Amino acid sequence: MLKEKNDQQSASDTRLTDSTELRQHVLDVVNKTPVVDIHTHLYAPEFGAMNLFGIDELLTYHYLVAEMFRSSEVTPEVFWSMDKAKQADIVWETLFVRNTPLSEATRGVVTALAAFNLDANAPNLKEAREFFRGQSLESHLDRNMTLASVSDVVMTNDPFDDEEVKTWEAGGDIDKRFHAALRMDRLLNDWANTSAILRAQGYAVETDARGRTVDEARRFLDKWIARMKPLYMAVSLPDDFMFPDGDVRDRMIREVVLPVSREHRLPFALMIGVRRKVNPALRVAGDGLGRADIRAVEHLCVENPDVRFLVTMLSRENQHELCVAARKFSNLLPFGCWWFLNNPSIVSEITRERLELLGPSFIPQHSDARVLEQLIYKWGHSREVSADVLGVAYEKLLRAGRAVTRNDIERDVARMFSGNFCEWVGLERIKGEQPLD
Ligand code: HDL
Ligand code: ZN
Repeated sequence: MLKEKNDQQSASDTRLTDSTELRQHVLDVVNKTPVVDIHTHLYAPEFGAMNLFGIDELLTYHYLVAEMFRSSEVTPEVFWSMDKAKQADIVWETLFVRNTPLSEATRGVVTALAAFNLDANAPNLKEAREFFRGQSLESHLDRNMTLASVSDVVMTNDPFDDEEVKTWEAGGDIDKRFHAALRMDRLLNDWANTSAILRAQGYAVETDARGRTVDEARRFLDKWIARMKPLYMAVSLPDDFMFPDGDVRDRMIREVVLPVSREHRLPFALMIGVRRKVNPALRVAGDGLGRADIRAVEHLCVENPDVRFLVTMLSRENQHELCVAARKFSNLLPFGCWWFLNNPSIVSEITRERLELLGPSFIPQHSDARVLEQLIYKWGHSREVSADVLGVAYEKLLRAGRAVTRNDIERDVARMFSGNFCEWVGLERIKGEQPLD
């Protein structure tokens, strides 16, 4: 056993000078290294019905709903009047039977079905529904996280969501693999309505954010930080977000969020570039994107060197600027290929330019999963790209005159898949965590 271990150790220390062997090690390490999924819309089992899994949830994912409308006579008003099973039937028939599932989101469903040996060529959902109906949430959750090689999931937690608040108010621990992220879209993007909700909850806040608003908004955040123990605070921001600005959001960021970030040592995650309700008829599928102004990120970082920022931007045109900004500010950690960018052709481009400009000092991906089985395809497809991009980078390094060992590859991949994030948010990792066997 010891000899085998020593042999393994020496093999891991061997400089990999053959391209084929190098690529094999990269693929093996990328596939086996567990990831911390830093942004999802999944929930710990304790949140009950908020946990979405199974074929009907997979097929009514808003990415697929938007695509379905392009290839079907069904109108949004008719579609939204149907129950979920009927909606799923229509999506399946339209995108998987009458057409070939060539888009990233449809291919994702195929990947997820194949992971459970379900027929992706089936004419209907009978087999899939029977399979998922037979799954218990706990064991199915374990199986999905193992298949996706995801060690930890960060949720999106909205203190204004009545259903979610019920679980938090009930108290008790949640599954240790799930971590909270305190989402502040309503606080920062919809103050007119949110201030009324806060007043009804007994917080002395004003619509013009004057008076005791700042103290009371901080009291509100303190309460939810104590309850949720979030790893970071997050907000999605429109493409026209500016900082500084003369609006209430600017004041709330300056006088509430940034001081709370310092006091609780909580990073602030900015997700910039969304244009909500571009087509309201599509509901959650109706959002679009716009190119944002990187100067807002630069101003936040330069004015607050003691605050750690996580930033992802929704426009492909902002990606290079974000990399350059990250080179200027070590309190800026770029993450993920968000939403409309989570397509292999763009993930490859973004990951290559990040490696070229930042080395391994970024977070390549998050899943944004809303349905449990999406972890399998979003991480499976991402890993294909990561392995390819890293393989090319290591080969170029070899040609330049520097061979790497398997240990080097394991260190680099672990840093990008979990280390950078865990260090940023202070998430204690199991020291020396080994890739999954
Ligand atoms: O604001 C967000 O967190 C976005 O990720 C939206 O939830 C979006 O609808 C989404 O699911 N993107 O993947
Ligand atoms: Zn999201």
